[in-house]
Amino acid sequence: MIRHAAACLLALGLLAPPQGASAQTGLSIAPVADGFDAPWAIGFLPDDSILVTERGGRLWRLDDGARHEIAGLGQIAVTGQGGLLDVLVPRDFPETRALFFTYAKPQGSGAGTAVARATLSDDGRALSGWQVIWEMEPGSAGGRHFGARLVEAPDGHLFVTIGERGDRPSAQDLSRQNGSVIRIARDGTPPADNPFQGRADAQPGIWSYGHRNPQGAALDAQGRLWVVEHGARGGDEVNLIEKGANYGWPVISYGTHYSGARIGEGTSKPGMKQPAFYWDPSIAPSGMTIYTGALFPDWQGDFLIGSLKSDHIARLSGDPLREVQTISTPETARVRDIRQGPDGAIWFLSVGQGALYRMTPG
Ligand SMILES: [Ca+2]
Repeated sequence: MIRHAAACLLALGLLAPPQGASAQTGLSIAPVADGFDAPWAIGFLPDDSILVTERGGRLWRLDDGARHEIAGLGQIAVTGQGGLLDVLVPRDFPETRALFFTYAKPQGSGAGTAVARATLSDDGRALSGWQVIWEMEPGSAGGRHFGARLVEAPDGHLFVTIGERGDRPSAQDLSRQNGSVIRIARDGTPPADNPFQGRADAQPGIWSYGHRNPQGAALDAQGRLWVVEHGARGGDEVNLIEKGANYGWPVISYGTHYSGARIGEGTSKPGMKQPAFYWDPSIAPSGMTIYTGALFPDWQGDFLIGSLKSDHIARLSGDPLREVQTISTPETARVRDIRQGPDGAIWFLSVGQGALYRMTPG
């Protein structure tokens, strides 16, 4: 069906001409739809239609040859890196028609990362009942480091990644949600078994902390949560997320400030987690998927991570994780999101091309 949808979009002239097989040996990258302005996230619906968010505050559904804008979003602060960000199609969507979104919510004179739930109409044209179920504490001006990747845990709870909003010490301050991974129930409340529940000095939604700007997150086949985050210069990280753990920012880092100045206390400290992998030089990682499909049998368990800076997709493999491939083609210009589709293909959004692509062997 998805192949069919792509063919129809081509037939209707919604797409740029196919660029054919990529220069990268053994891979075929086909355009699915283009003309997007700062696309941020992909969501697959069970009827094989596809959602695409644009940071500027528009939501699209690509459906068997047609493109519809979906109405009914709440008020969104489009500022710097903020705007409409991730979309999550939960496993119970066929029964509930519920979708979850992260976005920058206006908060007084500033904006903060928020999670909203809304219901998609049966015809897929509109959202109703936009409801903010969670938002970070208000008061942050500036447009940096919203984080905002949204993952449904195996138990149905939601993980939300939150950047430190450019306020470095806040990532170590448990009384603030900046620089953390948040875990909430479907109604936005923090579950009773969250690690800092009951502490007067801590936000109960925090699951892990000491993060700088985590923009990618994914579960592996065992249901473990992994996060990829923008570090300082030479310090982008992949982290395996553990309950209550401190990932060190800004006390420890493999990077340096962009001024060249040293960060914090060095690269390690007792009580602070080491990354599973880090990039030096930085790649500005964004979306991430951990591959479990059948189309790429050699890529089982591999991490595919989009780079916003180096115009490639990084493939990481093994334990310990190593970077084994960089996929660099004209289509991989500023990759914001990357997902394994229901068809086992790798789907990704290029900000540079304003396009959605589907990558297969071939
Ligand atoms: Ca770290």
